[in-house]
Amino acid sequence: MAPRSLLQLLFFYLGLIPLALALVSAPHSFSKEYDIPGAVQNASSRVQFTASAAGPEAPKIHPLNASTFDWWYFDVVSTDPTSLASVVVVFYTTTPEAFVNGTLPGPVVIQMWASFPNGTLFSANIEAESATVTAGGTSSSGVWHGSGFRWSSPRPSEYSITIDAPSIGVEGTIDLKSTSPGHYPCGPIAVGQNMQVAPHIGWANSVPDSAGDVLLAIGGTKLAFKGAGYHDKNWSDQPFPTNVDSWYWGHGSVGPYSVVWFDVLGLDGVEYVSAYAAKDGKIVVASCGAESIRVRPTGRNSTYPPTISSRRPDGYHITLDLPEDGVLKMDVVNSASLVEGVPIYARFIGRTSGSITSIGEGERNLLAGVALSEQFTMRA
Ligand SMILES: *[C@@H]1O[C@H](CO)[C@@H](O)[C@H](O)[C@H]1NC(C)=O
Ligand SMILES: *[C@@H]1O[C@H](CO)[C@@H](O)[C@H](O)[C@H]1NC(C)=O
Ligand SMILES: *[C@@H]1O[C@H](CO)[C@@H](O)[C@H](O)[C@H]1NC(C)=O
Ligand SMILES: *[C@@H]1O[C@H](CO)[C@@H](O)[C@H](O)[C@H]1NC(C)=O
Ligand SMILES: *[C@@H]1O[C@H](CO)[C@@H](O)[C@H](O)[C@H]1NC(C)=O
Ligand SMILES: CC(=O)N[C@H]1CO[C@H](CO)[C@@H](O)[C@@H]1O
Repeated sequence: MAPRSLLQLLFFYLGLIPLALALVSAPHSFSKEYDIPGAVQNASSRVQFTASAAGPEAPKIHPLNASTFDWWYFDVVSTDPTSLASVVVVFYTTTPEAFVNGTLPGPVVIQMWASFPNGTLFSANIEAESATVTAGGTSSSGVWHGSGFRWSSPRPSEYSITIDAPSIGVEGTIDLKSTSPGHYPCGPIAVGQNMQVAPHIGWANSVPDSAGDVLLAIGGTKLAFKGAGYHDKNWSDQPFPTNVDSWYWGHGSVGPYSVVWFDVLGLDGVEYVSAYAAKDGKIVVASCGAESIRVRPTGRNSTYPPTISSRRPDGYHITLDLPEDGVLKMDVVNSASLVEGVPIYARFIGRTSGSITSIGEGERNLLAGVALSEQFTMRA
C-alpha cells in the first residue's frame, strides 16, 4: 500500500504546481490583448472616460478613427544634479490630424527624444505596421510591430522598454520600478473614477514616480543613467486643438514628495487642474478640485496664458494643497530645453526647490529635486 500512497502524494503535489503557477501569475491572469490595426477606421469610435475593470493601461479608443488618439508615454530624467540626461518614448496611435497637424506620421508611430549629460539632443520618429497592447491591473505590454520598440511589465508596477531599432541607430533598455501609486485625474486607480482631466482629454497615470534605469546606445554613443521615471497614457475622442488653449504638465520631486501637476486652460476659457503628491509610497493628494493646485510660469517670458511667441518661461511656481500636511510650494527652474523647433510646444528638465507650510509648524524648506515639465499653447 505504501508505494501507492507515495504515488498519490506525488500526484497530489504535482497537481499543486499548476495551481501555484496560476497564483504567482495572478496579476497578469486578467490581462486582455488588443490588436490595433495600422490603418485608421472609417467608423465612430467608442471612447472610454469612466474607469472600468480593464484598468489604466488598456486602450481607451475602439477603433481608432481620424479624429481620435490614444497613446502611452514614458520618460526618465537623471537625478544627478550635474547631468542633463533624459529620455522620452511615446507609443502613439493617432492620425496626424487628431494630434498636432502633421508633426507626426501615423497612425501607429513611435516618437523618441533623448538628451545626453551635456544637453545634446537626439530625436526620431519611427512608423510601425500595427500594434498589440496587453493590459490588466498595473501591468501592460505593447509591441509596435516593425518599429523595434516594445514594452512589457516584468512584474506588476514595473515597466521595461526594449529598443532594437537599427534604422534610427538606437538600441537598449529603459526600466521603471514604480515608487508611487498610480492615479486618475480626480483620485486613485479605482473602477468608476472620472478619467477626463479636461473636456475630452482622458488621462491615466500608472507611474507618477519610479526608479528609472536607462541603458541605451544612440548612434553608437552610450547613454546610461539612473533617474526619476514616469509613465502615463492619454486619449481623446476629438482632435487635440478642438479643446486645449494651453497647458502646463510635469512631474518632479521635492523633499519627500513625488508631485505630478496638470493645469489646463480649455478653449472654453475654464481652467482644469489635477494635483497629485505621494510620500513614502502613499498618495497624499489625488484631486481635480479647483483649489487643489495652481501652476504659473515664472521669470522671463512668464506671460499667462502663454502664447506661441512668449512660450519659454524660466520656470514654474506650483502650489498644492495637501489635506494633511499643509500647503506645498514648489519652484521649478528650467535648466535645459528638451524639444526644439515646435512653436506650440516646449519641454524642459528643471531643478526644484520648495517648502511646506503647516499649522503649528510654520514653513519648512524641503530638499531640492529634479523635474520634467512641458507646456502646450495653441494661442497666437
Ligand atoms: C466613411 O463612411 C461613410 C458612411 O459609410 C461614407 O459616406 C464615407 O464616404 C466614408 N469615408 C471614407 C473616407 O471612406
Ligand atoms: C470618430 O469617433 C468619434 C467618437 O465616436 C466621433 O465623434 C467622430 O465623429 C468620429 N470621427 C470620424 C472621422 O469618423
Ligand atoms: C494646423 O494646420 C492649420 C492649417 O495649416 C493651421 O491653421 C493651424 O494653425 C495648425 N494647428 C496647429 C496646432 O499647428
Ligand atoms: C555632448 O555629448 C555627446 C554624446 O556623448 C557628444 O557626441 C557631443 O560631442 C558632446 N558635445 C559637446 C559640445 O561636448
Ligand atoms: C499626454 O501626456 C503626456 C505626459 O503626461 C504629455 O507629454 C502629452 O503632451 C499629453 N498629451 C495629450 C494630448 O494629452
Ligand atoms: C518671446 C519673448 O518674449 N522672449 C523673451 C524672453 O526673455 C528674454 C530675456 O528677457 C528676451 O530676450 C526674449 O525676447
